[in-house]
Amino acid sequence: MGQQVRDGFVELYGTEPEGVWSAPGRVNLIGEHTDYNDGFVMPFALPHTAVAAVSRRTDGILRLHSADVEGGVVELTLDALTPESDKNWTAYPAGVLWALREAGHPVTGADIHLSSTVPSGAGLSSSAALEVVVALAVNDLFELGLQRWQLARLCQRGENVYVGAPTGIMDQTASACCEDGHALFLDTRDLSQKQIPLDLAAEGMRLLVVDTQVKHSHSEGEYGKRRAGCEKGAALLDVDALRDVPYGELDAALARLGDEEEVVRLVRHVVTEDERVERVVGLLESGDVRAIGPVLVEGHASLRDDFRISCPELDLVVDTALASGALGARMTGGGFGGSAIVLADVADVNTITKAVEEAFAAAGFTAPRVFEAVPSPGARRLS
Ligand code: GAF
Repeated sequence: MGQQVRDGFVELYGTEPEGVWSAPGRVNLIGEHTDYNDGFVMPFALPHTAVAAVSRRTDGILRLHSADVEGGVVELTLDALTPESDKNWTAYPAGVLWALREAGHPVTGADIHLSSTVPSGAGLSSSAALEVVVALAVNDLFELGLQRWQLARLCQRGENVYVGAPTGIMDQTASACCEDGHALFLDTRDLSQKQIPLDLAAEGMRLLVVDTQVKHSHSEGEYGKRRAGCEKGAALLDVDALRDVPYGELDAALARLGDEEEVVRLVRHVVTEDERVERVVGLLESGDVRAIGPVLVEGHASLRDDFRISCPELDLVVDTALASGALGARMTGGGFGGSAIVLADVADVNTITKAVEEAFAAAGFTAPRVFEAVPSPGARRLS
């Protein structure tokens, strides 16, 4: 896709771009809604990427164009960028330049042409891919010298403040820092990382992503409500973040919350989910990949019953896949739609896929999109 995006840039702006970069979407293996609680996550990069051809400008103008969206070039003045003023896709790349400049980096403008194969609204981080590809390009072109984790933090700031979506740090870090063939075990408190080799094919297994086609958006209220509920839990328990509630002391902590029924559920999800991430890391490191299946299923139950962010389509994927021989399955990403993941033996993949498709048709749901996810490279310069 790099050449196509380069050609698109030339056609639009009449000159060659200074370079072309790509940044992937991600799928999260385990560790959901833990990132804004300073907890653990384990995403890996998808082969689906956002690709950007970019050149510098010196006149304070940002020109943006996407091959995937109807409409012409959008021209913005950097000095005039105002948080929460843009409800279009352009808010994501513009938010990155806003955040870089707010942090004092000398970014004087850019011409950008983008195209992405990351499905949007599918819980696979299409927005983070857009942000990270722009951040990496600008970092290289303006020689800012920022490290990957710093770029991820700035992208998150753009999304939180400029776009106005209260998301955590997982997606941007995944897009910026994942490595080919590995899942990323990330401590979202200090962004310390460990690359965990993940070669499911060598074990005779596959990880499927089932995009339910139910679209979601994080700037809508439910994500923020869960986040606020978790922060209330931390305050009531007198800790900085729910990450600080030890798994072994969970029952005592929940007892302290008394009749705060909703907060009890949220806290229980976050504390048990952190423990599940650590368990999955242990299993992968000891070579027992198959044994992560039941942990994924526990994670889904916790998101459905305690965090209450699943939906009938996601539950149907998980239930049907498990009934058709999957080793594990769970919703992935922010919830309220988007995608589920299914871990299966190669021999069962076709049966499971067919069963899920048939179950969706029988329920009158839009047909899901099913594809295999293989841990792929993180953000990089293509040319
Ligand atoms: C979305 C957010 F952007 C992430 O920060 C994370 O909270 C995730 O939902 C849930 O784990 O992808």
